[in-house]
Amino acid sequence: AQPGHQDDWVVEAERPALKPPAMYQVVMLNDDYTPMDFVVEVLESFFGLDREQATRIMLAVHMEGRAVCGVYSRDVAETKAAMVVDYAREHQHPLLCEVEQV
Ligand code: TYC
Repeated sequence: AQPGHQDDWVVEAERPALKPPAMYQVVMLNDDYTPMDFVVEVLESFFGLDREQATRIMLAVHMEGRAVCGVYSRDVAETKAAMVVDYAREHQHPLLCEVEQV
């Protein structure tokens, strides 16, 4: 029902009290220039991955063009993606991340 309609309270009562927040995945994109070591370091430091997981994701991006680095609430996903891109630019690498709703 729309706000202001008389049956609002019935609809509100049937709604779950807490709806889980929408989740967003940070997707890393391949390019021809960013060094593999740099990507692994980024995956370790920004996404809390160990060396083995980071290497696996880096290689997936390299081979397939893109891979998911992690899934977060919207704010966290946007912040991580922006931090990765800023960090890459500071080091003159063209590395890119995207955020998409799961
Ligand atoms: N394709 C890059 C290279 O050959 C490595 C790379 C991997 C770059 C993952 C970006 O997200 C990336 N040096």
